[in-house]
Amino acid sequence: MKPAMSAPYAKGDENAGSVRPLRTNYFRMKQYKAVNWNDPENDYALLFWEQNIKQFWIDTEYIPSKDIDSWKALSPEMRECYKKALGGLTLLDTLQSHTGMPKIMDHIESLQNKSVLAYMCMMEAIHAKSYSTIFTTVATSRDIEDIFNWVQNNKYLQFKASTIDKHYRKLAETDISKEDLFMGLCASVLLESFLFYSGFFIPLWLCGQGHMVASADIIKKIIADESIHGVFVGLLAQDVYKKLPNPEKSKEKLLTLLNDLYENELKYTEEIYTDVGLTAEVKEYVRYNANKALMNLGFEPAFEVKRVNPIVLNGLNVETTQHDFFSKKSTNYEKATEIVHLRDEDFMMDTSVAV
Ligand code: MN3
Ligand code: MN3
Repeated sequence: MKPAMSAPYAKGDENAGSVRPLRTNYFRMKQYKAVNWNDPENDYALLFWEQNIKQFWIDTEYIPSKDIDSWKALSPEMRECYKKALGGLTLLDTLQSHTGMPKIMDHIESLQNKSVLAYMCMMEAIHAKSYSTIFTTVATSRDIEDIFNWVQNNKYLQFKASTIDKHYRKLAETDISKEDLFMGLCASVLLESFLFYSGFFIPLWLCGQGHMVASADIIKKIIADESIHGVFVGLLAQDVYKKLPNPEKSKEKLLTLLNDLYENELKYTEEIYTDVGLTAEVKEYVRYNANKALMNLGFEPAFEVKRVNPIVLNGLNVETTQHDFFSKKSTNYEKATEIVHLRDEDFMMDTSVAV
């Protein structure tokens, strides 16, 4: 019988029948390190790791089908707004899971920090899937197809994704500047702590009035995760900021990016919220969260915020907490260590930032 492949060694070859000898110079190889959790690399990686693990959840633990009657009771305009909001959120979580987290991870030296990012990356995939879990119980297949087509064709959503993605793509290079890394981390924090909230508004607003409550349980889990993601990546950004050759110039770049995204966010808000009459309130909430993103990056708030809808704030956390996690303008890691003394609930979006 003929062999399927030609034999690796010719007849009479002294190596025939043995393994081909390796000719590698073992001493010239890149050195790979194993992550050693018994030797802390900083004072926050383990804390964030543990907090992430405590918050673990999967979409299928929740039963959004309980919302079917509530869904039917909503006006057609409200249903449209809700579907678009969740469609937009799906796009952001997809981008964060498939591009943002993996690209950032490549440029973070601490192996423990990388592990935290890897865990967050996995959660982003769960977030992205969970909106589909809500859609499948409240929308028809045709509706769902329409939502995803809308996401792909909505210029404001596409602008958000491409603006953030441009910064992530720079991280695809091996050799990048400190400023590129800083801007990539900033893009991530803006996505986590700012861009999500025009979408989160409507499920929180409805839930605060007893509508779509089961689905809101999922949304609240996502928000709790995004809160710690924004703080953690914010700390990484602050660390890079300290080493920038021209920090003022880089900060200007960040503020320009924030402003471009903010202008776009106002238009996006008008597009999805005008028919339900909530535009002004959502814009206020958008500014409130833009400030929060800046604080996560160690900067002062930039927007004046008068009054955020209390239904939305209370929808997140019924217990008003005295620990004001987000108002701690973490400018260094010493401040971050204060988190150790806080409770799990503090990782929920707080309700008491002075605005
Ligand atoms: Mn997410
Ligand atoms: Mn996230």
